Amino acid sequence: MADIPGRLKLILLFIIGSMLVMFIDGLVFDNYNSRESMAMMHMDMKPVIYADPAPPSQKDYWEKFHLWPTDESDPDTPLEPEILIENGKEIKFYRIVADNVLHELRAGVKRPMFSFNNQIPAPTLRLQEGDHVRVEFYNNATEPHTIHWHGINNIKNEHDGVPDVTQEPVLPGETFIYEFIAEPSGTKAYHCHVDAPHHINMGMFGAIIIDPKNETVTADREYTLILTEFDKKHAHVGYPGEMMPMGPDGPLPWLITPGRKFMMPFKPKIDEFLINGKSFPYTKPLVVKEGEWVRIRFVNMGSMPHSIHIHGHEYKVTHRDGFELPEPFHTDTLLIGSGERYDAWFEANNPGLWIMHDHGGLGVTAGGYDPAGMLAAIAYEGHETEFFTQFLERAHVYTENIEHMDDDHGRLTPATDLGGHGMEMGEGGH
Ligand SMILES: [Cu+2]
Repeated sequence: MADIPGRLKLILLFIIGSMLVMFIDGLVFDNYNSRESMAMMHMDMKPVIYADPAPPSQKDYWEKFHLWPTDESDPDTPLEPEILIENGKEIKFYRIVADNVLHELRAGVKRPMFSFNNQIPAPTLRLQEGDHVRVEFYNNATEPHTIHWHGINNIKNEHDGVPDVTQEPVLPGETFIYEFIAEPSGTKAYHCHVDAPHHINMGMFGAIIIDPKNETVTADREYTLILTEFDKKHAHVGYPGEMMPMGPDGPLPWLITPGRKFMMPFKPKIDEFLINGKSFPYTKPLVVKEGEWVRIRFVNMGSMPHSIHIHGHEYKVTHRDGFELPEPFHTDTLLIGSGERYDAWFEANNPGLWIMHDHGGLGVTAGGYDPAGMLAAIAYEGHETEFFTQFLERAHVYTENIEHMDDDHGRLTPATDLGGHGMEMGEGGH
């Protein structure tokens, strides 16, 4: 039939066209988390030897993981309050300052982020049930912020921290005083409630631990693990004093009219999954000794559920959202909804180098390489594997190179650009 060559032409045109589209897509769009483009990247990369900081030995890693660049934030080290006496009553007084900060997700991969007290996660507040707490909150950053006390119920409505519902957003340069009674007891949290999913993921989250008046159970060790996600590709903050709207597509006006503020919600494209603000292997290892009972306080401050599986052990779950369960239950995979907290214990009875991690899809344990993301090592003292030593070195070189790739393509805010500005807030400091 005479029309066959015409169809053949169409088919050929279609094939060539498809290949062209795939080629352009590969060049232009963010495919570097896929295995194919990872392979392309490796071909492009020249071997680079990074002398400083040297990849640590595993021994150093367990004992001094802070050798790897971090911003000194550890939710297991609580912030100490000032004690005020008013009318014969004791008040635990905290100063919390919102600031932009340059945060390192892993070696060499830094992003301008939001913080409380320049820490991601924010400092842990460790309280006794019934404590009277006062927080002086000062906004030294470039965006409006508030603090919501997540799980604290003995609090007046006007201190709940919801912008445009219980208070005006706290603008840069402004102060707001929060007060509450530390009740009920258990694992709680605090976070900014302005464009909440975005500002939390940008770094404004921390743990509150309220010890009950009559503690019935004690642990040999305790770890607080806060789960979040992050949009690495679109993270940016304004310069000091500049009222910068947030959004992936440029400066959308959140100042609708001069007199009236209105937040433009941000739709993130999540590409990092973090425990205490870090991606594996830069997450803090849970160092344990054989025979110990270890209490983990999981706090999911992310905007999606996370299913945390432990290898070689089982959890004994005693509390949800800080409330003691009528009966503890045993499980090895714990689904933690957004905003939920679980107290999960395990008995260190199986020596080795184990992991715990989110078992979900969507690249939760990848970040250009694998394993990465929402994963932490459980390291019995004295146990090492040569695989892991080699992996640490590869991960280090890889993350440094990711940053080079990003700079080359101009897709990301280069770490060096906003560094100084993000950290130094200039006038009006506190
Ligand atoms: Cu905020």
